[in-house]
Amino acid sequence: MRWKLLPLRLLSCVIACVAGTALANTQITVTDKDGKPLANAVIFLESPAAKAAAKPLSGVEVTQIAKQFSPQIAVVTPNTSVLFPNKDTVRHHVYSFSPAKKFELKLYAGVPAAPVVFDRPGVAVLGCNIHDNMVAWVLIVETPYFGVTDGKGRLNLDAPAGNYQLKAWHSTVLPGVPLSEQPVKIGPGNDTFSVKVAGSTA
Ligand SMILES: [Cu+2]
Repeated sequence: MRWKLLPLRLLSCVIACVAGTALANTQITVTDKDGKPLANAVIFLESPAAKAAAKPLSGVEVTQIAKQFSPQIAVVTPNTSVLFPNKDTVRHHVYSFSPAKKFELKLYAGVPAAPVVFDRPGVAVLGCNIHDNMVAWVLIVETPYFGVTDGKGRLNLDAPAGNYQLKAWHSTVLPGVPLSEQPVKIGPGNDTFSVKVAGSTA
């Protein structure tokens, strides 16, 4: 068998198994409080081992283009540096007043010289002083095992087998409201979970 014919998932499993960490694949379906599929929900798996495995991510950017943030939702681990390049011809003034990270990038064009370091867990809501309709979120999670749901409210997560606290966030849940969470036992093997995000709307 030629290596390039191996499905990517199998290949990553082979690599993980050789490295000694068997990853279990978990399929998660997320719905809102009314049971409708919830797109752009963030799911993450917390545990002491996950916290220890969470290293700062590299190369994370939240671009401003066509007077919008892209991506609108960024999930990072603590101490990740995020760059905010402006690809518009107009200047932006990006800020967050959130307790998780307060910062301000005063009116700028191009790429700011310094990234913003998100140093503690939480949710930072970003805005632009010039364009009131611009909004984005940076979630800082103490785990490498996270994902964002697709248009049908689904996501696949690969994580080592074990016990976790599964937490869910969606932008329609108001700041300060505790995140939906539930204990889950992952793997070995494939699992499916359904998650309902309290207070959210699709
Ligand atoms: Cu702006």
